[in-house]
Amino acid sequence: MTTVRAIELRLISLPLVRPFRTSMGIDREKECVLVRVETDDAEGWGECVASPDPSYSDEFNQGAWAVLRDHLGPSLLAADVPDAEGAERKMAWVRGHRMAKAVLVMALLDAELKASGASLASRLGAERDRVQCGVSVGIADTTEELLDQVEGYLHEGYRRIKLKIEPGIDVDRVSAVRERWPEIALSVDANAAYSLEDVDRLRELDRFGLLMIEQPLSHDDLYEHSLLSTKIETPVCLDESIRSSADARAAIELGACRIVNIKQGRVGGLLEAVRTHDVCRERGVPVWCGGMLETGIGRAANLALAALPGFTLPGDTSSSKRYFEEDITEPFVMASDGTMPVPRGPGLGVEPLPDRLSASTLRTEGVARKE
Ligand code: NPG
Repeated sequence: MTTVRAIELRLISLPLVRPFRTSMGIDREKECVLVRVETDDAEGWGECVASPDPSYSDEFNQGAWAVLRDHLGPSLLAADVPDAEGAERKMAWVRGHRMAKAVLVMALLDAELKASGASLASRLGAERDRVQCGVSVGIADTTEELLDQVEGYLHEGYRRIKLKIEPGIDVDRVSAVRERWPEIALSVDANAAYSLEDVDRLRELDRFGLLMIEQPLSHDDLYEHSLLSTKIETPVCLDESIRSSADARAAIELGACRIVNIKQGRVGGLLEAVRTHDVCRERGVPVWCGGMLETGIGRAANLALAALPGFTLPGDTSSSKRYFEEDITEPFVMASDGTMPVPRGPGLGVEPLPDRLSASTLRTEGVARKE
C-alpha cells in the first residue's frame, strides 16, 4: 500500500530529425505529456502517447491534460493505492481516455518498481533481454528518396521495414522497394486510409510477399476488416481498432486480423497490454510492439513489453537517433544485428536528464486535490 503524494503534468516538445508523414498528416516535432508521480516510496515517470491533434485516435494532448488534471489525477491523489492494478480500478469510473490512464499506470509502476528494485521487464513477464527492431518509414516525397531512406535503415541493421502508404502512394512505392530488396521483411501501414471499395488496389499488394498490411480500413470497424481478410492474401494486422484485450479477442474471433500491433497507451496501459498479449498468445496470434515516436521514457516501457514471449515479430522500437537529435534520456542505441537491449534497472530503468527536460518543457502544472 502506498499513498500518491503528488502528480505533476508536463508538456514537452522535441524536434524530429525528419518530418514524419503518414496518411493522417505530417509531424515535425514530438509533443507529448509527461507525468511525474511521487508516492510514499519513490518517484515515477510516465509518457502519454497522445498526439497534439485527435487524428490517430480521439485522444489528444490538451484533452489528456484536462482529464488527468481534473478527473484521473484527483482520483489517485492522496489515495491509498495498493499497486498499479489498484490504480487501474480507481480510474475505471472514467470511460475511455485510455492513453491518459496509461500514463498514470506507467508512472505508478515505475515508482512501485523503483521502490522494490525490480525492472519493469521482469514485472511484466519478459523472457528476453534483447528485442528485434523494425523501423517505420514515413511517406517520402519521391520514390528515390524512399529508396535512399530504406537503404540507410537496412545498412544500420533494422530487421523489418514498414512503409507508410495511402491511396495513390502505395503499389508503385512497395514495388520499387521490393524489386530492390527481394528478401527483406517488409510490411505496410495505411492508418485507416482505405475503404472496402479499394479492395482491387489492396489485392495488388498480394504479389509483394508482405508480412502484413496494418490497419487498412476504418479505425473502428472490425466487421469490414473481417470481410477484407477473406478477399486479400496479405495478412491483416490491426492497430487503431484494438483498444483493449476484449477488442483483440473480438477481432481474432471475427477473423478481422491475423496479427496484432500492441501499443500500451492505446489499450489503457502496460497491464492491459500484457492482457492483450495473453489473449493473442492463447489464440496463436503473433503480436509486435507498435511505436508512437516515443521519447526515451516511453521507449523504455516499449522495450520491456516487447520482451514478452508472444512478441515474435520485430516492433517499431527504433534507435533514439531515428527520431531525435537529442532525446530527454540517455539515447537508446540499436546494435548492428538489429536488436536492442531491454533496460534492466529498477522500474523503467531510465530517468529524464534534468537539463534536457527543462530545455524541452513547454509548461507544467500540478494536480490539485479535490475538495
Ligand atoms: O517508430 O515510433 C515509431 C513510429 C511508428 O509508424 C509509427 N507510428 O501509426 O503506428 C502508427 C505511427 C504513429 C506515430 C501513430 C505517432 C500515432 C502517432
